[in-house]
Amino acid sequence: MGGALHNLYSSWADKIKKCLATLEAYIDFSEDQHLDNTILDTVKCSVDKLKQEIATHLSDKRKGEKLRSGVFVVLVGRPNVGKSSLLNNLCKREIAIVSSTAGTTRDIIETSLNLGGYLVNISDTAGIRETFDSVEQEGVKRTKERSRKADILLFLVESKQVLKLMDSYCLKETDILAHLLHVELGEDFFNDIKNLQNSSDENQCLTNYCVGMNVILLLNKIDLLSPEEFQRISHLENSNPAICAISCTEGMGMGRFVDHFTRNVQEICCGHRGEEPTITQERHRQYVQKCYEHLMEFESLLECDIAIAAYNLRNATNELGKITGKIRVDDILDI
Ligand SMILES: Nc1nc2c(ncn2[C@@H]2O[C@H](COP(=O)(O)OP(=O)(O)OP(=O)(O)O)[C@@H](O)[C@H]2O)c(=O)[nH]1
Ligand SMILES: [Mg+2]
Repeated sequence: MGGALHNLYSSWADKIKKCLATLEAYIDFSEDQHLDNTILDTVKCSVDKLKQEIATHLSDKRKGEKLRSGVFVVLVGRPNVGKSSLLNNLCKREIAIVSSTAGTTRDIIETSLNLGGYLVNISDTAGIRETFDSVEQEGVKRTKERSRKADILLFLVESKQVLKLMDSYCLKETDILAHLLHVELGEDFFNDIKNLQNSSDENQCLTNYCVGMNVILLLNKIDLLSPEEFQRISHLENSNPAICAISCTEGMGMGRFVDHFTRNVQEICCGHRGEEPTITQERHRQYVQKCYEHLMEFESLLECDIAIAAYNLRNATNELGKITGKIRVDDILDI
């Protein structure tokens, strides 16, 4: 655990111990010395403030854990669009078999790579299509399951195919993403993504989903385009930051894509500079969560049973102590 995190948890534990010491003094002396009730209000107020701080800390989208265990990225798209070629390009070695036969990758291929200093766990998947082949069907099922767990989806489409679709359906640039996800990945997948957003406007929510850095749409094989087609694809690319035009075999557009991809990974791991330190281990999250629950219990019990409320404060510090290594709640008597 980093020093900043250790200091943060120690400072929380100190605050709780102070509240506990005050509360125990109140319990011991209030009857004889008619202590003022404002003491209780002060403790309540401090605990409430701390509780809010902990809640913010817990709602960190698991950034620290992502930093530690890696961001989960999945390559999806129809067969033959170049998913395995992109995996090999990113990893700079021939991990997946590439061939012009559609349906080459049938199972998930996983590997890790270092992207600008961040650990990325990337999965190449079987191309999504309707098929009667039972092995391929299983592959497509696995692709969809894996994609639902992704932090970032790299969604590949052939650029020529995109232009064809735009022409045949007279699609506007703003509608292309929704249409592609719908047509290329199928209704059920489309609905899953839609449900991740609580919006009734389909196209709008999908655009947000992509700009919200969860999907990067990759228009691949731009090396095969005529100059006019290339211009149209470039225009499309400029219309949405989540769209990147690339050629994984020729390397065109890869710099811009990798920069965008790296920024997304960085955002998932660290957020913006100057943010509070984030939880880096699941085990720590559980202790902080329990600490929070004890503080909630404290609040609900304070009015009816001060002694049990105090017991919850004691348990709250103990949970933090399990992380910082200081479980000596008896220190309280020294405060
Ligand atoms: N010209 C050109 N060909 C490409 C590009 N990317 C991939 N290819 C070719 O497209 C074919 C399919 O590539 P793969 O990487 O195997 O495609 P895939 O999406 O993994 O296909 P499946 O595993 O069947 O789902 C191969 O012949 C690649 O060489 C590209 O940018 N330009
Ligand atoms: Mg493949």
